[in-house]
Amino acid sequence: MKLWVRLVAAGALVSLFVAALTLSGVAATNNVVVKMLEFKFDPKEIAVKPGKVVFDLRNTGVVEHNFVIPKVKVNSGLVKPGQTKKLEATLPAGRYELVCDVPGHKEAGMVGTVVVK
Ligand SMILES: [Cu+2]
Repeated sequence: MKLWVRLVAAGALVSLFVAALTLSGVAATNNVVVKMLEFKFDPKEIAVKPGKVVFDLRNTGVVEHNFVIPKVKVNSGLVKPGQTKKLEATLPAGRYELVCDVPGHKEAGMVGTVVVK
């Protein structure tokens, strides 16, 4: 009887351990800081792993910018100067063109690449 109780307790511990591992896996989400300013993304080439990605966008410039990946229809919407915005996306492996589609910004060089591998 006592052995049986111990086995159940051990099983519960194993379950807790697995739950903790699962939770730490969630915490290991691809999180990348991207600065937006006139007229560029910093870094210009952003490397992430496939799956769920959180782009931590920071507008360090003086006009509004956005973060758009046309191929997968990811669009942050406008981010005001001095503001930050978290943008979640699920990306398969590949290379994606990144642009700021505020009129004139792409033409001024506000482009980049998101490399997922
Ligand atoms: Cu811009």
